[in-house]
Amino acid sequence: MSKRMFLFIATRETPGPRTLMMFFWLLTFAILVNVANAETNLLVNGNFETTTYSDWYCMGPCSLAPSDDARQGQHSVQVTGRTAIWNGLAQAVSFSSGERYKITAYVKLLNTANNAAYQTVGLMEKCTVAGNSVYTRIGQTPLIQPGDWYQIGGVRRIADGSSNCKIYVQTDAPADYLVDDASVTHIPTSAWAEWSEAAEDRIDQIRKADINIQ
Ligand SMILES: [Ca+2]
Repeated sequence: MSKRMFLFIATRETPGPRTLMMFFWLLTFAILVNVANAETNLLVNGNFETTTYSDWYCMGPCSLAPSDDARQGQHSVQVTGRTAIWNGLAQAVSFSSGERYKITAYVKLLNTANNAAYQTVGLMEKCTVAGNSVYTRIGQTPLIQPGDWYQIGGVRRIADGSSNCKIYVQTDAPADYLVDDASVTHIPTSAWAEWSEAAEDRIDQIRKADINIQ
């Protein structure tokens, strides 16, 4: 996907700052997926194959139940009974402040709320910083329709001084959904530094390249 996006950018648009920033983050995600894949998943039962949920819980009102509709393996988890956008599947994660993590999950909507054709689904982080609850959107995916699996999430640097962190899945209206194949993986500082240098060189090459404007 990132390669196709790169070709589109290179042939269709003058690479202004916004385009370059979009490319920068696409490249970040694509490369860091490979880096982080070698790391341990910090989530417990991220594939929901264990159908009793000792580590997963509901942020606010909701119900969790096993589903045989799986993206990977035999089971996913079904999340129903939500009454607000922030209600949903959650798990506490032992992040290290200042470190970067790839945080992703696959979501399938079972319906939409408020008669909407689509929903925006977000992967959220809640941490305590200086005694206050801080809510951060790790990533959100718009225009999700019921019936298909979508990957949500992103790459996140945990703020200094963070503690008591958890992640949770929300939608822009309280629809029912499935989740499978969720993971949180640490991105080593050395890998991030190597990637940053390579990306800056690559972006500089693109900036200087001939652009075919249509
Ligand atoms: Ca599974």
